[in-house]
Amino acid sequence: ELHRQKEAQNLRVSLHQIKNIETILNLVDNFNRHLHLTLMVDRFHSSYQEYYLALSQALRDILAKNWIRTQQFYQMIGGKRVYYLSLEFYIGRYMKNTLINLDINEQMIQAAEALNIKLNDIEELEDDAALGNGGLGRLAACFLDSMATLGISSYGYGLRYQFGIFKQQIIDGWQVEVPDDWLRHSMPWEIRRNQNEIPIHFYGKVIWNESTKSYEWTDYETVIAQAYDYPVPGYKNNIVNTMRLFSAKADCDFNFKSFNEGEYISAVMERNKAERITCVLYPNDNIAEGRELRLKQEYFLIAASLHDILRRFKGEKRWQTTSNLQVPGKQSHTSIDFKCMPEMVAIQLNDTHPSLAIPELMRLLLDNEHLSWDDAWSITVNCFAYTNHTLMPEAIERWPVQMIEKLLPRHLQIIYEINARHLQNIRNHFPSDNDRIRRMSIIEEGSIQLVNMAYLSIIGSHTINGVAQIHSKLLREFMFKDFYELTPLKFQNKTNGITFRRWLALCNPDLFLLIMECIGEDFIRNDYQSLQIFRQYALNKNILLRIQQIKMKNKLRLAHMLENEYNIEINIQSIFDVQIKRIHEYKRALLCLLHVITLYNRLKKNSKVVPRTIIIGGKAAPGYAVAKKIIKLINDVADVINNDTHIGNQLKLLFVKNYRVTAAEYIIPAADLSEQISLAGTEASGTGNMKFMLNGALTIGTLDGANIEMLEECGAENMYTFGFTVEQVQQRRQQGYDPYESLKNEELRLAIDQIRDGYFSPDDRSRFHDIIDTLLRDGDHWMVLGDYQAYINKQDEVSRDFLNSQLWHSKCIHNIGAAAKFSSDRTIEEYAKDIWHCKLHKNGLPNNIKEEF
Ligand code: GL9
Repeated sequence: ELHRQKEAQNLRVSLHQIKNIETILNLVDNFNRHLHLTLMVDRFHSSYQEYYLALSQALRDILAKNWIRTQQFYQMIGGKRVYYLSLEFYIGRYMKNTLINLDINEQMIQAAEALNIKLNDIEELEDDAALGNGGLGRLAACFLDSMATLGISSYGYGLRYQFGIFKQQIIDGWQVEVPDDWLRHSMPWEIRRNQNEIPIHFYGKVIWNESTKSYEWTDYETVIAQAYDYPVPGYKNNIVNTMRLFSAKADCDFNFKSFNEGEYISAVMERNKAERITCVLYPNDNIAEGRELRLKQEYFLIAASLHDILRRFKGEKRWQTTSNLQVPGKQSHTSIDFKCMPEMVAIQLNDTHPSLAIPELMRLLLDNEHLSWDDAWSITVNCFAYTNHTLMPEAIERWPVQMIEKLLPRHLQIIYEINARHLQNIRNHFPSDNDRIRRMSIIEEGSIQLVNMAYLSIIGSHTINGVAQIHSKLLREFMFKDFYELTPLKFQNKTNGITFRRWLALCNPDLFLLIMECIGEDFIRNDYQSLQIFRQYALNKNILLRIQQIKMKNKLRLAHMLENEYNIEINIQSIFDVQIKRIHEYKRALLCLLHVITLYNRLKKNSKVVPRTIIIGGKAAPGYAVAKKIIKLINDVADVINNDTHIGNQLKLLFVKNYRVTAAEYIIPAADLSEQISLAGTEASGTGNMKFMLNGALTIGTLDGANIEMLEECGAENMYTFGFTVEQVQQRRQQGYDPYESLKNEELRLAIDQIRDGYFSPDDRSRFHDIIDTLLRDGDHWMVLGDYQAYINKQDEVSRDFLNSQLWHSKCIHNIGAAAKFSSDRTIEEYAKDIWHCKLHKNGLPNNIKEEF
């Protein structure tokens, strides 16, 4: 009773002057109700974990009505629907994002105060939904946010992995992978759709059915796809879209019919095998995984998705007769015209991972709907579009013909037929150019036959796009040159973007408020372009000062977190110099490290150095030995530097463990300098680069990926670019690039010698010989040494500029304003206009659908 009185009192005090009192009272009420009725615990003896669940449920209640209304709205307008198929959705946390997009963060803070609980502590309990590896998966998540905010009738389709990307522990400087058991507590943001159980087939054989005159897939094994829906709220627009993730379930019917009583126990145990399909996300970044289980995952996703898409297409309003509309649930349809499918359905393939959807749709149209090949093919091509995300040859998926034949016999037949017709088409265009025909075949001949999934995707789509201008150009000129020459109009560019909601409003509220104060709030929702106006404040003394204060506050917060976690002292006046991304040789964390060692050696020689704190973070694929060794090297170097009393707080190096979406939300707003230093021509776009820019960090970067467009937007005086261009890289490769030449530089030679001779690894002096071998003996494929001098020179310029705080922060303001282009709202508007040809509903959902539409 006392508690309650105190609460009521708190409530009265804190509700003073609050405009949205109802929402607050509602939140308080619903929180208590869920604690009581859903979780069945005593308010005063419950844990923060239970608070988290009750609060999430309370927020879900708020979403429910608009979630349903949004789906009704899409059904009613009967427009084109967009399906984003992806093996990865790297969402991160849900709770704060929901609060921001529903615009009830303020009320929630008040409600939490009234309830006497620490909202922040609750938020910190939430695991990331980490169903992605890096950029490609996070892009999919940003796109969902933008599609909901722009009011596109759209769906994300993916897999509900029981284990997301592994958690990274660092033990003795080495990466150790720990399973990410993100579903171990109940998952409040998902809702299981029991009516949506879809049978998915594998293995078996194909027979010709004389009576239906079609091929039939028989003797298959069946696994059930169970749908789980996750809400995707748009920003302040009442829209709630759906991300639907499928989970594999054993087909009990089948098992139990075919097993006799004696085998009951083992039949039940067999369930495990089927359910393994969605057990775990493959942790590879930019490397294709060749295992059968991965192929099963890919087919499982697209078969379930297409089943759903076709079911929804068949249920569209336009097929229902008037009499039928009056009898809900009645199935009599006017005949469905599949030729209309491309008017109603756009399917975006996020890389080739879901590209089996192309032969699968062909199979459904041919074998189930009995369409002719030409009709089925025209429908298929006009529904699909394919985004390529990489220039790494090792990332291109090539499945052994034999593996597909065994797992998906009918699909292999269809792929052969697609290829035969495709090769005939090339022959018609380029008679007797046999080499071209061989190069362009979907089936690659070699010691084993392989199906090139990129070629299949290009042929089976009406549009293919790269993710930054330079990347799209390189696709046209090199990787897919032959295909570009055959169908130039299919090729487009869609430069990546990031959602300003999560990557500014959520992670950097102070900066968000300041920008809003200056230019209003349009840029965050329906006018990303207006962020440009912020550049006008680059010389405004007051704004400069406040930008500086906000950065300092963010740096302090991060410093506290790091000091607690790593037992290290951080100089918050130092340059916070950050490289966070997956560890991959082409991204060149080693180059960053060579700079750190150079600064260290200068300090040892008593040269003056502008203080720096270098923060590096990222996961290595568990099977990527060199990447794991790079992590160990960073940690070994950090040990030496950070424990050198001679160095003090002039230089610190920190490897942050378990880098992920949530870590990015803390680190990026605190960064002064963003490291985007991949070898030119290797990073398709990058999206981290954009997040730093938006949060007022300056970029040191190569002319690679989206860096080039960032430079275009903010001007050379506001960005630190260096290094070989794509052309220079090509030139050097042709002329014979020699890494040893770079060793003429004394500082570089010293750093290389130290790594090689065990200066940083006295316990095992030859530990890093293999890394040195990649840089020297094996030819330094990523030209780390070749770019060293230019990089160091630029870093010296950075240090000089940082000392001039006015100059530095006015550059920051330019960068923030120039980030306008990199809103994923811009990217999605371009996809909608140039690829999907679908409608936007930028004003969101009206309060009363029926009246207003
Ligand atoms: C990537 C590219 O490497 C990035 O440059 C690009 O920004 C993103 C999004 O388009 O796609 N391609 C790719 O395979 N990954 C990317 O990040 N890696 C993963 O995330 C698995």
